[in-house]
Amino acid sequence: MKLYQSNLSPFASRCRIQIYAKGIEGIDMVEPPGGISSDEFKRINPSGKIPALEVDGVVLGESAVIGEYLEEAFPTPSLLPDAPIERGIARLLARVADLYILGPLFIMLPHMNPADRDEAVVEEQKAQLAGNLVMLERYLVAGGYEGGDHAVGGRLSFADCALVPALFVAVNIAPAFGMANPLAATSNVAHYWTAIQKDEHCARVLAEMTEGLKARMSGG
Ligand SMILES: N[C@@H](CCC(=O)N[C@@H](CS)C(=O)NCC(=O)O)C(=O)O
Repeated sequence: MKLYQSNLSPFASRCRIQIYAKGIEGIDMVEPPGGISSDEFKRINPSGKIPALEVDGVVLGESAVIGEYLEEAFPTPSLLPDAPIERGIARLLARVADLYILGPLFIMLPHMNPADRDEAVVEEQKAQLAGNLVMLERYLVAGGYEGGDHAVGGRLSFADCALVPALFVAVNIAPAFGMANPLAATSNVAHYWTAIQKDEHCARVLAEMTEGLKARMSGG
């Protein structure tokens, strides 16, 4: 198998947490040939996006789909909680991370440079992000989070795999837009963010994302 990915991509990082937690050996981790969105890479993954997982010549796109595939192909250890309702919560929290946390952040990203920033777009997305973090806080608590080390079910799950990279992007990128501590108004999310970093697989991927961010900041 081959995973087209980059260390900084939160969507690819979600897959790497799963791969490490499941102890899946022998996946080639490669940067997309020609770069993301290139014609060359679109011949491999038509969306041009990472991650993409090649399995016996067939390419799966979309991190959530890759995650479901990995869960079915490598069921042990399971990254789904035991109870069906907890599985629903894990999938819900992962979707919140993708759509409502990374969504506004990815719209803000092209406006990093204050010199040519569209302030109206940035302000709108900052407000969205702040509101969506409160939404995440409420879903987390309603899902039974009581200050533990994992989001749901008492062990690593789909929820953590998606939330950890999304929160990494939030805490590292939002300050450049004047949100010094984006988790300040959401104490449960803030507590979770500190606690989940003790998980060895999350910590490994966070270290890789940090390296990726350093390389990006120094022009890599
Ligand atoms: N919904 C996709 C999003 C993937 C995505 O947006 N990846 C970014 C890199 S972090 C990308 O490849 N962007 C290139 C583009 O949007 O053309 C998933 O979950 O895999």
